[in-house]
Amino acid sequence: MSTEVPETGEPQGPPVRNCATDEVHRRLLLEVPEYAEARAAVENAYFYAAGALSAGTLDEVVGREGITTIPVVVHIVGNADGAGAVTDEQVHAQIAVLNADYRAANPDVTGVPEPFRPLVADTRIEFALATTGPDGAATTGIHRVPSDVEQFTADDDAVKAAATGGADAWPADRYLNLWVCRLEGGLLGYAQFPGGPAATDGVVITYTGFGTGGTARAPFDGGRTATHEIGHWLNLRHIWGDDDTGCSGSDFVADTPNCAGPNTGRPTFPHVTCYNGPDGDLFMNYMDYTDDAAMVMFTAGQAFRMQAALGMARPTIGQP
Ligand SMILES: [Ca+2]
Ligand SMILES: [Ca+2]
Ligand SMILES: [Zn+2]
Repeated sequence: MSTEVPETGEPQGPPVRNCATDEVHRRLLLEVPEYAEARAAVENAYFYAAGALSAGTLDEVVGREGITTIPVVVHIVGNADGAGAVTDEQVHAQIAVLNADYRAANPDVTGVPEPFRPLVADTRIEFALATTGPDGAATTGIHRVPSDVEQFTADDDAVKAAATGGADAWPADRYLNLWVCRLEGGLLGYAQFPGGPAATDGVVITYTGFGTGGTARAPFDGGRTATHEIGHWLNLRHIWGDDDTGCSGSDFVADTPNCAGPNTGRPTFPHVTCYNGPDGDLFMNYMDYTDDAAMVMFTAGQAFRMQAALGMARPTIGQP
């Protein structure tokens, strides 16, 4: 699988979802000495809270009350024949998709099969383009950076530094950094889990999988790659447990059924794996690998895990 650039110069996206978040996680475990300990602290806090919640003894707010609005800066890295062609309208459309998806206000949530409907959750998280930059000056929240780097990779995070042809992160304790560029190898995007280095904290999305309209290409032209990747940024794992196709992995969320490997394309309900019948895999969840048109929901357990990440691992994001 590769990102072909046809002779017309028209962008062409990958046919199947591919996310490098777990690969980046494993790279950081090797490269950054403090990362493993920071990740353990994030997970220990979550497991404590989740355990107390299920035991009915949770007497503190581990996430946020009400709605949290996360300030977003979109770094568009590339020239006019690549990510530079991403339009402002495409960026605004992306933010609108995020706000619908994270509030369970997306019209296609009605497609959730009946047995799974009680799981659908409003995460109480919203997104807004930043209006004030790190220097205090007014900003549109859209940061355009021409670059002669044709394609970026998750292997070195080059898109996240001006010195390597990308754009430096804005302070990660105040902003969600979202880089848009051309990713190589059919990669749609990747995120960094809470607990990683601030300079590389955020989400990267390829320009054919970003927003709606403009350079977005089917079947990833519905803005759901950002919904999925920001889920990782808020500590969600892939719904199949990142164990290839085994039944022993976990996403550490109780209400998502255990399942084998990723579902791709647009599956037919039910798809039973790992003794999870009769209802089977929750393939219509944003943290699976299905097409944009087939992923439509987060669960209450995932919303709790994201709120826990906001409250305990990203305490200053979206706060006055
Ligand atoms: Ca689960
Ligand atoms: Ca599995
Ligand atoms: Zn992913």
